[in-house]
Amino acid sequence: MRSFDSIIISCAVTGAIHVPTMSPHLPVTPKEIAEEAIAAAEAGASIVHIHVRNPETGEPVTDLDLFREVAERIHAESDVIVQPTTGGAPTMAPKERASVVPELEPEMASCNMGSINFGLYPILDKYDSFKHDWERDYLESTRDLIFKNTFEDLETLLPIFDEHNTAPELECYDVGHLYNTKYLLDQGFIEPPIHLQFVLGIHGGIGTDSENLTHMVRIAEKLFGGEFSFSVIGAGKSEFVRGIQSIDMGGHVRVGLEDNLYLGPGTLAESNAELVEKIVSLSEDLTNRGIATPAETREFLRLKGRTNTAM
Ligand code: KMH
Ligand code: ZN
Repeated sequence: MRSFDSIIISCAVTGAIHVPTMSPHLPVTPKEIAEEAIAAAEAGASIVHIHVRNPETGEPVTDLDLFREVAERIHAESDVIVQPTTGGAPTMAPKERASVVPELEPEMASCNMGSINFGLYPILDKYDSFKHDWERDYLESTRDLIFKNTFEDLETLLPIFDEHNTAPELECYDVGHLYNTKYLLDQGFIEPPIHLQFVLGIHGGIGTDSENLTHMVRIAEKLFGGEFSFSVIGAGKSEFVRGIQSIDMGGHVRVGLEDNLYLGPGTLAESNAELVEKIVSLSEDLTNRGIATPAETREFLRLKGRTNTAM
């Protein structure tokens, strides 16, 4: 594993998993998303992971003008790394999700390394009514929905990342996705060193047990030796415990309202910055690693930096 004393904190500001009914604090408009991202960066995030939503309804969309507006607003105030999603929502087709890469040429974007039945429908059991009409159908549709990232999709998308010098953050939802990554690395679709994001706790992917993180790191070591770094998303209430485990193992961490809406049991986080502040404070108390600045993260991940006005 590549060693880096500092911790790379990513903040996933809004995502496409949670629906507006679940929290009044979920940012929806480009202005809200950008303000949340800037505050998260001030709290210690060196990467902000960005999805966009329909400003009126909060529905996940891939509108490039919205991505552009969010990025411009963030860049006007912050040098944080803006990492758009190419995962979009599980209901969207891979090419549509990835259009942000050729259009806005970000320095980094997420890239999902395998297909899963991305099941959001258990959320339905927790709410009697929904704020917007689309929410119930959206969640229900995931019962029988494959979030499609086939080898053909990846063999099409990864060359687009390469062409635009956009570093892929490799999202792995299960151990098999590490083997997919190894295959694509060996075939020349990905250049080492690689940055993995282990996603624990999506219904349809690997669970949030500590042993799973240990195992994924161990398998990554076997497959990639000294040529990888990793970060962890612990979905829901596992966000902080898996984050601290990752930091303790020499990895990095992602927090944010995309992955977890709660600051603690029964207490909604009122902002993304609160979640970043909490992981910073826990890591200060429990570990002896510092927090990476955007410049340090760019250097460690060998990012191209910002090369155009949009991203
Ligand atoms: N939604 C998360 C579980 C992406 O946007 O490309 C993982 C993610 C993927 O953030
Ligand atoms: Zn995402």
